[in-house]
Amino acid sequence: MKRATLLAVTLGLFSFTVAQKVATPIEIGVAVAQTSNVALLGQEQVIGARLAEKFFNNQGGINGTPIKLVFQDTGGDEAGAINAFQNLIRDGVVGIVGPTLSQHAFAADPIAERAKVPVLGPSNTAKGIPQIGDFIARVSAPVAVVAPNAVKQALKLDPDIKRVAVLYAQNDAFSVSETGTFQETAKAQKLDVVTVQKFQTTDTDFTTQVTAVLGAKVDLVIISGLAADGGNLVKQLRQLGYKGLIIGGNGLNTSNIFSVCGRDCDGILIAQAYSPQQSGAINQVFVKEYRAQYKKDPPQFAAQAYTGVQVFVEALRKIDRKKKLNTWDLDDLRAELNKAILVGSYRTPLGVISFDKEGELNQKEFYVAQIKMKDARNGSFVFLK
Ligand code: VAL
Repeated sequence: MKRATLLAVTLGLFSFTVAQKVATPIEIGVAVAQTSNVALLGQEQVIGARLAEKFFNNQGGINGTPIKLVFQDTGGDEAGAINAFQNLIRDGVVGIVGPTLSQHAFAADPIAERAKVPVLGPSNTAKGIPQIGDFIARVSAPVAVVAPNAVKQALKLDPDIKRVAVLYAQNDAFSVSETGTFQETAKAQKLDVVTVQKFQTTDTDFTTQVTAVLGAKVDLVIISGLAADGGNLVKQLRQLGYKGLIIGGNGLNTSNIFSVCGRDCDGILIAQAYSPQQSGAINQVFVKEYRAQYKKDPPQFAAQAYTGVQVFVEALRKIDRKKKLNTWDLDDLRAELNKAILVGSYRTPLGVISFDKEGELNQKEFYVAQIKMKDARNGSFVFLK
């Protein structure tokens, strides 16, 4: 027997080791935020992952063997994410889709890296995620390729924009990374970044920042934060009288902000790594299923989580064709799976994707949407590009 996951079992004076086998059905871990404010994003990921589980199992799973998603709630902090990863690894999943936030990925991914368990980040867009380790890849395009699209779109809508205010959550790794990209893009587009304001993702009162923005007389506000804080910031900007365009970053990319900023969400521009209009066959199936259940178009976070599950499934099918999954030792399978993920190319709801050798995503299609509110609670993302 090859050396596999070695579980040291100690019985009195005797100690021996057992190789951990691959479970049937094939278990894939999903560690995203199902509670806390981060669940405003994580809820959509749970839905996307579940739709993928159903779709691929209907197709026969891994060449006849079903998959089973094992969910672990990360909650809203690093400790929760680490705990979720540890539980999934111990329980023997072949790989993990997660966590929701880059802030959590920088804490939890090293645990998977040390255990040699492949991770697909479904939404981690900060710079440096795939570089955490050999077992870490992502299906979420990084801020550097996503965020600039929103600034370019804002300039198309209003070529006279000159003065820009930038705000970001300084306690969140993704927000810090994204604001860097936004500020570089603004300068490259010859815009003047006249004020940079910081806040915390836990803040609810933004009077200080909004007062500074209003005083700076800007034509564009760019926000990098998460859903609850970002939504509140937009609301307070509007209530205190800001009339210009607002760009929201990836952390505001959910209809769950509608209940936070209500009518004041209207007009926010947000870059998208997914469009329901993407023409690939699998996306059309995904959109149809999603609409049937939720009576609206699927959002980016659901599509990316779906894609994470899909990549695991397709890589596992390839391995299984050469050597049945239930004949592998778990450690060996995890290592083989990591290799298979990186060499493949996948037709997903995000379009055709692949990875570079570090695990960074290659994706071609990006979009920008603008929020259109119908009333205080209902609205939609209108795709502009
Ligand atoms: N993309 C962000 C991150 O990497 C959030 C919005 C999920 O943390």
